[in-house]
Formats: sequence, structure tokens, C-alpha cells
Amino acid sequence: MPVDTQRLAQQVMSRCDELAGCSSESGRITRLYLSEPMHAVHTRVTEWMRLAGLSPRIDHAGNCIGRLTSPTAEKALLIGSHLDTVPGAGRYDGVLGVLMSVAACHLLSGTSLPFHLDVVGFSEEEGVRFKMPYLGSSAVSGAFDPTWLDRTDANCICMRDAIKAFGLSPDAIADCKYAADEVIGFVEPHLEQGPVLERLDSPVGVVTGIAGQSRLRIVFRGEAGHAGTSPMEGRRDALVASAKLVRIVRDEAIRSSGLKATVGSLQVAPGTPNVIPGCVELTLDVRHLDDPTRETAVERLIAAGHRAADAEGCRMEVLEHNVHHSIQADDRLASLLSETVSEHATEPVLMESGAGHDAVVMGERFPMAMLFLRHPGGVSHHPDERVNVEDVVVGIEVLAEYLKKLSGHYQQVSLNTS
Ligand code: HGY
Ligand code: MN
Ligand code: MN
Repeated sequence: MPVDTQRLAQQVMSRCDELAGCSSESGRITRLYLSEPMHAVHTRVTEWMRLAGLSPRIDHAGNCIGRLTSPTAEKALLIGSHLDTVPGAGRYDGVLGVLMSVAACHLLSGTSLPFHLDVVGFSEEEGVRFKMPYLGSSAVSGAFDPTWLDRTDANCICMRDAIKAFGLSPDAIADCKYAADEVIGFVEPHLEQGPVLERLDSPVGVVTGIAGQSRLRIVFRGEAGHAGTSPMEGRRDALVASAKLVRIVRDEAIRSSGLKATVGSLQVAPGTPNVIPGCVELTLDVRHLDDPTRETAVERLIAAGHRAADAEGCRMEVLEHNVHHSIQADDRLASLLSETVSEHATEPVLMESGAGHDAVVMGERFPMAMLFLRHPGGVSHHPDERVNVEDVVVGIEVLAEYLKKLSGHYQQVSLNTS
């Protein structure tokens, strides 16, 4: 019986709903790295992978990987996205791309591919628990730094212990790595998380590149004191100094075209109503498609932070500064994807991604391409995330056609070079 794509798309939607129930908080979706609800997600996703003909496994970084084995192949094509969420997330960021990939495998059943197809549900992309993003894809790409295992979460649990508690072995993380010569590429289907496709009335888009990102952890140190007895003059209030920087960050980004800059979290110590804030730790996230523009903006913001600290009698220190440079999609993979979209659905919209994705880390080592799905309303990292089932139909069909097209192309290239 032919597989009905409409039914598959409905199934993707109801599976997204089901995974939304796997949360560590009632009433909202929060699913962090190596958390209990991630076990529940793995149980369901591995079952769905088996139903689609894949052989699933969980690697030692907690990635859920299902293989559609090709008897003659030596190399693999990876496709998928992430299974973790931000706190208070929507139900489609990450999960949709994994489940659409599984659905595309259903559509392909009976088709023999010249490569293994590995559908990946990455364990950690958002960087919430250990304040470090892309942990799952870093393990797969080989970029995982073993010193990260010593990082601690908000409850002082280190990553090494969290991995063990999840039933995995931190010492075997290196085994998660795929060698560059065993990977054809990585394809990530993902919700757009913005308004472009909706404005252009297009169900899908092809990503040409992803903005670079700087993530900083900054601390302001002042002096705590009694809120009732300390004179207002001469206070060294770390929150007042931080607040000045928060405002400067927003203003700087408004002034500079294409710059996105956000202070996303503040931890105030001692954090009680009747004590002057003596210490504030904050995170700063800065993004731009042009790396030099982003780097200059970060330098300016750090300098402004020092000035704000000085003006309030405080000191500012950058505790951590992580950078992911902007990255371009692979020309060959992206143009074949555009070709598939124009043959199957519509004139392809070529677009940049302001959001970060596992494709950033995977693309540093392997050829990568991304397919975006229209996002009604465009609001993401928020419970209001939405998706049209008709667009999911298009997305699944495009993915399946694309994999067939890649097969033909890959066979041709292999024959020509053998
Ligand atoms: O932060 C990001 O851009 C992504 O959603 N993790
Ligand atoms: Mn996200
Ligand atoms: Mn995502």
C-alpha cells in the first residue's frame, strides 16, 4: 500500500504533541540535557525509528541515532536535529526536524540507498544545562573537548556525573565521533523560527548560511551592604552597573544593522530585598552574519561594560567567551536541495539563519545543508510556536525526494571516481 504523506504529516504533528509532554516542569516544556524526560523521549523516538525500518542506538553523549543500513555502503549521510529544549519552549524547535526525518524514511521504505542514512536526534543543542551549546553535535563531529566534562549545572552536578547517571560512559565520548571520510554530509530540517517564509508565502526555504555567535559570561563585582543603613552615595551596586550594560547592549544592536545582542540571564547575589547587590553574573549573546562586525561589537560592549563598572565603583570581568563563526552551507548539497524544492514544491527561497543550529558544528567538519519550514507567527523559544500540517507534508516529501536525488548524484560521482 503506498505511504500516505498526509497521514505521515499528521503523525509528525501528534508525535510533536506527545514529546511536548516529556517535560521536567508541569504546564510547560522544559527538557534539558540528560534529564529524566529525555529518557522518555528516547523510548518513544527509538520505537518510532524501528517502525520506520531504522536500527536505533543511544551514543555516550546521549544522542539518539537510527540507522537505515545500506548493505553495500561505506559512508553515511546524517539527517536530523535536536531533542532538548529551552525552558518554557515550543513543541517544534528541534523535535520537528528529527520527526520529519523519521517520516522521510517511511516514505523511502523499499528504496535502496548507496549510503547508510543515520537519523540523529541530538541530545543537547540549546546550551541550557551546562551553559554550553551543541554538546551532542560536538561529540559526533569530534569537536567535544573532554574538559567540558568538568562543567557543572545549576545544582553543582558535573557533566561527567550527569552522563553516568543517565547510564552512559563519559570516558567513551570520543567513540561518538564520525570520521570525516565516513560522512557524506549532514542535512538539518528545522522550523524557520522567524517570519520570512510566511511573508513570502512559501512552505520551505533553503539555508545558505548561519550567523556567527559569541556567548559570554560576565561578572560585575561591587560590595554588598545593608539596604537601609548604607548611604545612597558611594554605593558599589553591581546590579546598577549591570543594568547600564544591559541597556547599552540593546542600544548598540539597534544602531548596528543586522546585529543581534541579548543579555539573557542575570544572577544577582546575594539576591535578597534588603541587601545591596554585591555581585551579578550575566550572559551576553551577540550574533551577526558578518564575523568582523560581530567581533567589533563584542569588543565595544566589553569596553562599555568596563566603563559602566568603573562609574559604579565596581569591577567587571569576562569569565568565559565562546565563539562560533558564521558558516556557509555546502554549495553542492544546498543547490541539490534547491533543485528538489523547485521541482517538487515551489521556487526555493534562499535565506540566512539568524538562529544557531547543530548544523553550525556539523558544518565545521562535514558538508551541511538546511531545509527551513514556514513558521506561522514566527515566534520561537516560546509556547506559541506553530507549524502548518500542509507544510509538514511538503517538508517530508522534499526530504524524501532530496535523499533520492542525493543517491543518484552520489552513485554517479562514485562511479566517475572509481
Ligand atoms: O540559540 C539558538 O540560536 C538556537 O536556537 N539554539
Ligand atoms: Mn532553539
Ligand atoms: Mn533548534
